Amino acid sequence: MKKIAKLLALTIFSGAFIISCTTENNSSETIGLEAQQEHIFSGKKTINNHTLVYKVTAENEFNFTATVQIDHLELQAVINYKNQSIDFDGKDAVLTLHQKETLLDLGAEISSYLFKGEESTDKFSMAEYTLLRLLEYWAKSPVGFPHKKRSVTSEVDPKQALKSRDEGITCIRKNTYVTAEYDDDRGNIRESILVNGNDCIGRCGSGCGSFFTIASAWTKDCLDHDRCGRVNGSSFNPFDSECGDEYREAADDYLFGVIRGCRG
Ligand SMILES: [Ca+2]
Ligand SMILES: [Ca+2]
Repeated sequence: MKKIAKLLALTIFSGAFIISCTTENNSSETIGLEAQQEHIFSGKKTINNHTLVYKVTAENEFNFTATVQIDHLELQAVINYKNQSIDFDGKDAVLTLHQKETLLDLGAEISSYLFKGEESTDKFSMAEYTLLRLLEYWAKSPVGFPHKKRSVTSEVDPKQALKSRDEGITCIRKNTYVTAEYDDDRGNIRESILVNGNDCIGRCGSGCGSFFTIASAWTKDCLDHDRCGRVNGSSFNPFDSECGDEYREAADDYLFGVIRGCRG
């Protein structure tokens, strides 16, 4: 709870950092920015011939609603940072590889807009943080993964079978060996992996996130998902049938891992 308060305190601090949106600002045009205030971050941009509309609104200090439209598809997530729950609704959207790459490109553009110059990467609003985390998460969805309506809480359910176990959010440390556990068409796999040993394995995000300079988490579910993807997917893009369960289990880690103190 102390960590939540600390992260949320950043949102108050960042009020001084927020720059009001003006059309004269060339930088804001690169992300098609329409609104940037404490309670809203939104814009519209065409990247790689894909039309993108993004909007995050805060109902209060804990509750955020994020919507990202890409072409005719719409992904939505309602986040509660107090209960640490997420309600996803993607209306069964299935993203193409090109659309997923474009979500990462949008995240990269927003990231470089937010953290240009000397400004600290710790100075972000929760609305901005929420959008960047979700863009990376949605961009990592496996091939053929349907973005269904589902609710996520980060509680551990001890009744779940080992092969598909959501470990809630368990922090892991960089440069230590941790056993990755996942299942694919070979059955249940357990492998000892050096965290951050190869291309930032174990980070909740895409590779090393050189352009996603925002804080990100290092967790067990993200390690399981990363390892499954690298073994089963060329260019880190596995099929839903192999790594979809590991992907679903990493959702809370992506959104709440930093708040839980899993910064590696
Ligand atoms: Ca999890
Ligand atoms: Ca699996």
